[in-house]
Amino acid sequence: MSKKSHKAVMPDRRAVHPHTFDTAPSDINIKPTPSPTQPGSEPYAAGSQKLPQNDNAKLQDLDAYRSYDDNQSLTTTTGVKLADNQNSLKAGVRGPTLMEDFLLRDKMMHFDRERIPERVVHARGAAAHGYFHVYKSLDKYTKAGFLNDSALKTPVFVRFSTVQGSRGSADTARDVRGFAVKFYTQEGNFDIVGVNTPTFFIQDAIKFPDFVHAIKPEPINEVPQGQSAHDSFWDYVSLQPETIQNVMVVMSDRGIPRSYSNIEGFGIHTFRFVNSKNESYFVRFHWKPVAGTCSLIWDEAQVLMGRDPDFHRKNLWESIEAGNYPEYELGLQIIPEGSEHNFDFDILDPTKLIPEALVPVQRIGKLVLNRNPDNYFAETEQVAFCPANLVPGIDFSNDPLLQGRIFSYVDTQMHRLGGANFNEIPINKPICPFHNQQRDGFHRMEINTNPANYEPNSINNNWPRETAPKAKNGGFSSYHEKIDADKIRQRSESMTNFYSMPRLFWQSQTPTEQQHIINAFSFELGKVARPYIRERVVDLLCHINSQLAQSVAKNLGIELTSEQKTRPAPVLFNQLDNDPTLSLYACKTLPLTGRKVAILATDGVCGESVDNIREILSKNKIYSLLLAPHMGMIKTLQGKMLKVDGTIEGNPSVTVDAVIVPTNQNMMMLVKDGNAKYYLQQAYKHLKAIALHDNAKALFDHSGLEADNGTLLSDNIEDLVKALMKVMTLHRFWEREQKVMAVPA
Ligand code: HDD
Repeated sequence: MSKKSHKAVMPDRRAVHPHTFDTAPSDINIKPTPSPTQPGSEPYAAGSQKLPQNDNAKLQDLDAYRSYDDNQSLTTTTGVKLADNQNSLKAGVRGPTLMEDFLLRDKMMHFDRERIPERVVHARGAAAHGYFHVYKSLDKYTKAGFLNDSALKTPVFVRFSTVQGSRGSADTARDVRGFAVKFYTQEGNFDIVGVNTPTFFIQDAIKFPDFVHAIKPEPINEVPQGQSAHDSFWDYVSLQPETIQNVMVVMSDRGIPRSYSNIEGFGIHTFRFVNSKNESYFVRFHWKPVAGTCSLIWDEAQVLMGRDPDFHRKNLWESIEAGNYPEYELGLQIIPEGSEHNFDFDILDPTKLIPEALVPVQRIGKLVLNRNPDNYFAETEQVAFCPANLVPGIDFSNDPLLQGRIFSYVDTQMHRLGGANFNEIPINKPICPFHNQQRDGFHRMEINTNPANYEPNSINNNWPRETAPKAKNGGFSSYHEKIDADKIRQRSESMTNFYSMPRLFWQSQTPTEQQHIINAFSFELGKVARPYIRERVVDLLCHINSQLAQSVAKNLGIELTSEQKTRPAPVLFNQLDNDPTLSLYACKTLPLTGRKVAILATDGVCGESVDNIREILSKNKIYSLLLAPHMGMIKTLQGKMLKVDGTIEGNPSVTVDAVIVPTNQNMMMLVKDGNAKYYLQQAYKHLKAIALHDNAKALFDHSGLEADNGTLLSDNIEDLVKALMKVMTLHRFWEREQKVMAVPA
């Protein structure tokens, strides 16, 4: 075998010499390096093998559990070294397997139990480690230690997810995105278990199982996967008007984010802060992405579900590997106790957001995700979030949805993670000391030495003991709230206006975003088989805005009654007719860090231009991918060999943000390449910037596309790349949208 060949080395089993086979190729250069690397340029590395400076107290805590296999013998789970991992023990070489084969059983029985139940919702997700720090002490509002000390870096683990689909579903389905943050504070774990929508679908936890049954795939055939475009979901929506606000949000571009780095997060419920004087403030939590907010185009999201179903989780992973850390600022809306009734909506209602125009969001700290996990199952799958994980200084409000969540999460982890000891799983363990009299149960790890497993006790001097509440490191005490009420099953009158909030949301969108909402309702309801369900949803829309309702009705072929057409608009939400913070695109240009640009080339490309493009893009922290019809190398016009990053077919335009075609001696080779033409057509259809250098215009002309201000032409490569970046800051070239209806890509 030649030295460079990577043909698998098959051990010669006729002579058994365990542990002497070296199955690694002699050329082991293609290995992850600890330093940041451009996406796709080398194999992925486990988090602990990348970037040594990303250490924190939780990661050190996890180190005790990490195992390393290099130079180790293969063993059974009880540590017996294996001499043969290829053949089970048989009665004769062609005979039956013997029951005695404990090595086979050890391996097989563990394998047979590898799966645990997936999360009943939010099953598909991806996570990362990082840290949070507060800009300045918030001791005026809360005594929570991690919010009082700006010098403190609190370790965090954050899991993003979709809601509807199963573990193997696609990332880019139209759906809510989970945004769950676990803070490993010195006073215990605190979780903000939020999502990327500012509101939720229902007001009371007792409805959650019904809502989830309705949005999950149809019970008779488990179709469709990962999407809400089906009868049972829309049936439920049409019968529960409280859902329509959040349905509006999911039908907006927020339902198809470009990446996890580009989503906002919302704790949704009103929580309480309590300071050391025992004064209380109501608070809502917000995460504001430093990379700005933006979304995919709907067609792009659908194409990605097939071409790159892992688009979001890969992007998260690659961004961290590349050192382009996703960052979010923590924002707070604070309402002093006593001012909570100053609004014409109820702050305990999770289907209402508090407009930033009424209560500004104060940005008080930053979350940085700077390390990938080492092992998906051990960390991302086994992490257990819970809105009831509070620390002293933070407390619940009486939001009826939150109240039910306090129960549900612990209950679900007991089932999913196999018992009461799930907080002992390394990723869930606090980094501060924890001592109590809880004992035993499945998979108990702790070896408690205290002879007293009850409290109070005298045989161990009453250890561990209670701690009185105090400003720092005190015991948790619930906020003293007077409740004098009837025991009753009834919704508060203050939560019954279902249409003013979606009206405000609708009015706050740009015309482009409004059109996307119309398109989304039309698409989803177009998949609903029962006409009466479609009609009932359109009737709900008539309560919100007549242009919205009429446009959707027209697309669905529904004739509105004159009553529906003239139905008065709901009252303004707290006298507001617009809040630009609800729009993803109003008055915003986006940072370009971490964006990806494809460079299409073949043999004969101008190598100097390629070098120029790459230099300017990388100075602006934009990644470039050199794509050609084949892998390997291409020869430039100047005779230099360039390494190809991937094929044009294998890295479709939906996976990048813009395309550039440098001048090429053999441009006709690209013109004759259907994948290259399709590349431009699809990028064009998805409103991406396209830059054509010199004779690259021929490729564009042969693609049957019409030039516009988002298709850039120049003989000067520097001007061209700068113009491209300028269009990219708009995220998409929106002016093209009407025109692309005619493009078949
Ligand atoms: Fe929930 C998971 C967010 C209402 C019950 N939820 C889950 C996750 C997120 C949310 C982000 C995934 C956490 C992870 O990554 O592991 N859920 C929300 C938000 C809600 C909400 C923002 C409303 C404001 N959830 C909600 C209600 C209930 C639940 C009303 C039940 C009463 N949620 C669950 C659950 C899950 C869950 C069944 C499934 C897996 C898990 O908890 O760990 O308990």
